[in-house]
Formats: sequence, structure tokens, C-alpha cells
Amino acid sequence: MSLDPLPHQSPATTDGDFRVKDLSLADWGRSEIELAEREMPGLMALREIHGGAKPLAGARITGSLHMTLQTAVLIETLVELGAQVRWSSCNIFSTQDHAAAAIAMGKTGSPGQPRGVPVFAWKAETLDEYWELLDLSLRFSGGRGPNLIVDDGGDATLMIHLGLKAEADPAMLDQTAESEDETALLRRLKMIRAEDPKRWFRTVTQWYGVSEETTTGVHRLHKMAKEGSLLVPAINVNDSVTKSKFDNLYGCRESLLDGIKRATGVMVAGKIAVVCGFGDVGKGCAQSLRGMGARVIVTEIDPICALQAAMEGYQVAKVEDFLDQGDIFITATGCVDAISARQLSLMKSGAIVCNIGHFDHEIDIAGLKRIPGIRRVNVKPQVDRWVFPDGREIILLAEGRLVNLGCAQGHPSFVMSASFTNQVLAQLALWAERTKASPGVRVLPRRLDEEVARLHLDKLGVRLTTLDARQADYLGLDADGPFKSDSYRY
Ligand code: NAD
Ligand code: RBV
Repeated sequence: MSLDPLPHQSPATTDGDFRVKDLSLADWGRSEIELAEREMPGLMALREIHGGAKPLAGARITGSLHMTLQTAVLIETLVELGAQVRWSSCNIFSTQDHAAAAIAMGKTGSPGQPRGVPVFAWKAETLDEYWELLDLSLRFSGGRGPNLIVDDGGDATLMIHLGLKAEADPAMLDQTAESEDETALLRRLKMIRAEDPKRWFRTVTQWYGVSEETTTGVHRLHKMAKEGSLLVPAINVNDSVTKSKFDNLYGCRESLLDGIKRATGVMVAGKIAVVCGFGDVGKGCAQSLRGMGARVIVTEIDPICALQAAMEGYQVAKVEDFLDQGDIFITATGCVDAISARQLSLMKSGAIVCNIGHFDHEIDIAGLKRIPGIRRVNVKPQVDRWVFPDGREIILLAEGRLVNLGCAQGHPSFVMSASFTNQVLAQLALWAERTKASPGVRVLPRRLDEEVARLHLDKLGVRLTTLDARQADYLGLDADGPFKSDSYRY
């Protein structure tokens, strides 16, 4: 096997309490953050409403979420509301280095005197660096941890839960890991334990909650709640309607093709595209591919989603039916091995393969690497040709990790404004109820969800109809909402 890994260059480490690739990118980052702010009316409105009262004063918040321009606006909103913030990314490829630099430098800082927020992230981290940077973002002064976490995919939550468990049972850090990622996490936890055996115990005594951004992270939270191991109250931001029915759907509808195009420049029209999974993300992906003229095939395990896809006019098939015909394969399932290594080896030569779900195991990359005689030829960062011994090849994007964030800039600001307005509302709720709420997973009330949508209407010139008293009475509603029951599906 020849893996031909890219030579890894560790970014410049500054002396300050942050680690970014290159602080000289800060001015560029700052101008792009200012452009993003114009497209993020929800977050800007929260600054306006709460900036004076500083309701997050005293709160120490750690974020583990893609360090992008949009996240920069989220971070500075949390700071404006009074929080002390530290940040790392939740994906090794998703950081936008100019955004990270601008956050580290701050609006009033300079390269010689940075005055921003401690941020620990750069594009193309190794797995060991990834967990180290997350670890650093969880260290506040005086040996303290965060009070609140903004998580995306659940890695910060996992690190604390596993770290605490290992303080009681250190042998678990010697267990055989199931992936390279887990191996790196266990290695980091071992180092932490050797340095400070009570670190996580101290952390959890003042940890009051987590708000989770994405579907996969919410699955992890529900699993922990079911097992009874979840330590804190959790707000499921993903299932706010103004998150999953917008970000996952319309966000991916724009950013999937942005990633594929920047990576390969491929003509999509006329191609056969196979989308695995027809949930919120898969629906957005399928629609954009069809819009650009691809013939879209959908794979599903759920009969309801399969029927939906068929009624939308997509052919629903098994992935193995199209291995020799598909030109572009996209996984959007949140599942493991949606495409197996054997299936990769049977694909038409030249097929483009990528994933837009959270982790890198939707496509069995570990299995691909183990195929005897396989060769990796790097085309450019985050684009690799994998050549099989018989000479056929596939083009793999972002090493099987989020293609829209690894190969492009992630979702546009406007849709992230809705997601992140929910995040801030969740942090406000968790902080307001600190020490009072019990562990468990819940969503924000529908009233707040409607408020998030309302904050985004003016920007699009939407004129909303208002119920008069007779109409409100007839429908049995308050004229100001909420307008739907909690079970309504949108
Ligand atoms: P979802 O639950 O709405 O949809 C996933 C769908 O995949 C479901 O309909 C499920 O039945 C189907 N599925 C599961 N296993 C399958 C398999 N083996 N083969 C075919 N279909 C299968 O979830 P979602 O909100 O669409 O999120 C999907 C993934 O994308 C998650 O990991 C989520 O965290 C991630 N996500 C990524 C982005 C991004 O910007 N890249 C944005 C939002 C969500
Ligand atoms: N996502 N963030 C961006 N531009 O910052 N783009 C996508 C961005 C988030 C999105 O909310 C999704 O749920 C999560 O990334 C998956 O990790």
C-alpha cells in the first residue's frame, strides 16, 4: 500500500493565547466578516436587543464548531452579550484561516498586539492536533473549564464525558480504538490525565449545559440520555425548524455544488449523481444536482423518505445498482458505511465520491486505504485520486469529510444566521437556568423558532399577513403565535 501522505506543515504557533495559521490574514478576514454581518440579521438583532444588558456576563463558553466567517459573527455576538469565549473547530478541514486570524486579532488589536478571542484552529489539522486544539479551547484561566459548550457533532461533549470516565477507570484509555480518530482522542486524554488527574472532575462541577448544532451530534446526545450517562442539560438546536429545515436543506442546496465545483470543476449537467440518504440534507443535495441538469438517483433505508424521493420524481435504487454508472456519489446519511470499500472498488473509473454528512465513516475510507496495492495520488489539498491495482480510479474529496466545508466555504451567511440565532438563544436559556435544570435533551420552544424566522423576513422583503381578532379566534390562535402545534412537521 502506498499512501503518499501530504507533508504536514504545522502552522505558526503564536505566543498569545491562541493558535492560528497566519495572523497576517486578519485584515482580509475582518472585511469578509463585515460582509457576513450584513447577511446575518438574526445575530445582529440579538446584539442590538441584548448588547446593553450583557445577559451572558460571567459565562465561560467553549465552542467546538467550524471556524468560518459565519462562526466568527456568532463568536463576536456571544462576546457582545458578555460571555468569555474560547473556540476550536469541529472538523480538521473546515477552518477558514482568515476568519480565525481576524477572531484572534480582534477588532481593536494588531498583529503585534492581538486583542481578540482565544481561537485554536487552522485548515488541515492532523488528528492529534485536532484533539489538542479542542483541549486548549476547553481550558479557561485558573484551571477552570467552560460553563457552557456550543458543540457541533458532539466531540467537545464526548471529550469531557470520556475524560471524566477515565479519571475513575484509567484502563479504558488503553482499550483498542475503533478508528484513527478515536486513537488520537485516547492518546490526548492519556496525556491530560498524566498532567492533571482531576481536570475533568473540576470541569464538570461548573459545566451547566451544551447546545448542539447538528443531526449527528443530537443522535449522540439522545444515546447518552437513554443510557443515563448525559451529565448536563442539552438543547438540540438542530431540530429547531429554523435550523434543520433551512440550514440542512437550503444550506446544502447551495454549498454541496460549491464544494464539488471548486474541487473538480466537473460539468454536472448530464451526469448521473447518486445521493445516499433523502433526509433534510439529501433533499437539498438532490434538488441542486437536478437543478443543474444531473440525473439524480436516491438511496434510502426509510420507506417514508424513499417514497418521498419517488414522488419528487427521483429514481430510488440501491447504491450497488449504480456503481458502474454513477459519475458523482454523495453520502448524506449520518450512518456508517453508506458506501463500503468494496463498492468504491467497483465504481466506474473516474467517479467523484464525497460526503456531506458529519463524520468520515459514511464512506469506508479506512477500508479503502487497506485495499492491497491501492495508491493515493494527491491532486491538490482535499482532492485525491485513489488508483486501484487494475488502473481504475476514483476521485475522493476532503478525504471523505464534509465536502462543503472541506472544499468550499460551507453554507452561506444568511442561512447560518438562522442556525446561529438559535444557538445564541439556546446559550441564553442554558445560562439563565444554570444549576437549576436537570440533564436531558430538549428543543427551544416554537415561539422562539418563529422569532428566529421573523428576524430574517425584512432582509428578503417579506410582507407577513397578520391575523385579525376574528380570524385568530376562529383558528384558536394568539395573533402573535405560536402558529403551529409542536407536532407540526413543516
Ligand atoms: P436525516 O436523519 O434527516 O437524514 C438522513 C437520511 O439518511 C435518513 O432519511 C435516513 O433514513 C437515511 N439513511 C440512513 N442510513 C442510510 C443508508 N445506509 N443508506 C441510505 N440512506 C440512509 O439527517 P440530516 O439532517 O439530513 O443530516 C444528515 C447528515 O448530515 C448528518 O450527519 C448531519 O449531522 C449532517 N449535516 C451536515 C451539514 C453540512 O453542512 N455538511 C449540514 C447539516 C447536517
Ligand atoms: N455549517 N456551518 C457552516 N458556514 O459555518 N456551514 C455548515 C458555516 C454547519 C451546519 O450547521 C451543519 O449542521 C454542521 O455544519 C455540520 O457539522
